[in-house]
Amino acid sequence: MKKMISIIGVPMDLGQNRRGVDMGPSAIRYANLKERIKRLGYKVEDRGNLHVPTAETYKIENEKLKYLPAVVKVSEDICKEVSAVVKEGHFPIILGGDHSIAIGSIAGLTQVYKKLGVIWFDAHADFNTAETTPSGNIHGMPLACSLGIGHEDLINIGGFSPKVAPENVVIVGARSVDPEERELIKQHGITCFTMHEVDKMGIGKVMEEAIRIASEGTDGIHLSLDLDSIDPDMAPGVGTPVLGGVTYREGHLAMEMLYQSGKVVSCDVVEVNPILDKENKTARTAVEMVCSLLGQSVL
Ligand code: 4U7
Ligand code: MN
Ligand code: MN
Ligand code: MN
Repeated sequence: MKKMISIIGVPMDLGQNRRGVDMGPSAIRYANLKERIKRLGYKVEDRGNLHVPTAETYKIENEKLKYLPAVVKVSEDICKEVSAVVKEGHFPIILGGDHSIAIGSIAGLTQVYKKLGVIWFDAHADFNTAETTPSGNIHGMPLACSLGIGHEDLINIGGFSPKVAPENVVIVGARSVDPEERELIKQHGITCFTMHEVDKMGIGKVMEEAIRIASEGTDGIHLSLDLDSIDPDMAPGVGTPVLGGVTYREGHLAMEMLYQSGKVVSCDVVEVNPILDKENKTARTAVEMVCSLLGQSVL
């Protein structure tokens, strides 16, 4: 029996400083996400959007952790919604919004999946803290937070920390990592397949390894899909595009292998910014990736 899919929108843009990423959930829905998933034989519910306060109604208090109180509040709401959906036995797809939403989604998932593997598909490592961040933007911190590294309020969403263990976390597609962030990743022993490894080993071998690491001893794998992992030619509508990304076909192969593993229990789809996009191309790419993750091209 296929799990029911629950779509949860989070129009979050407080984790970074470009306007428009709050329209990500609308853009992905407009690209026909629900219908496309239905066609794959799943039952789908769209639970609508969670409330996110507007940036203009907030004053930045901490330049190293911009909009911290608001991000904490929304993360708690995401945590509750995601854990409710998982308790019903559903597969949540959380639509961002910027990548700070993953703090809440991983908090929610780990209320149920006590040992969760995470595959962080991203051009960045999102492993900064208030001490290392060059921007003060929380969307550059969610992976560190999930490992219990970062501001107390961010790491304790859902009531406990750490959420995931370093031996079950894998970054894939990285090509823009800050110097101090890099040290933190090494220090904590996180496996990171950068674009160098993708080029050298091929995405097939990289994903084989990534799935093995995220599966070993875990109750399931969470895919956190930042669309800036994909090359800007197929995903131009993101806040921080970086040249030399995962190609469209490599992206599909990665998603198909995750499907075949049978281990994936949830995913985030983040950083789609329709204001910076070309005719909703990035949202359409996102929907194609999700369809491959759900088995579209595997017979
Ligand atoms: B995304 C950055 F400095 N590392 O921390 C930072 F380069 O969720 C970018 O992956 C973070 O899009 C990108 O601000 C966060 C920067
Ligand atoms: Mn149900
Ligand atoms: Mn990211
Ligand atoms: Mn990124």
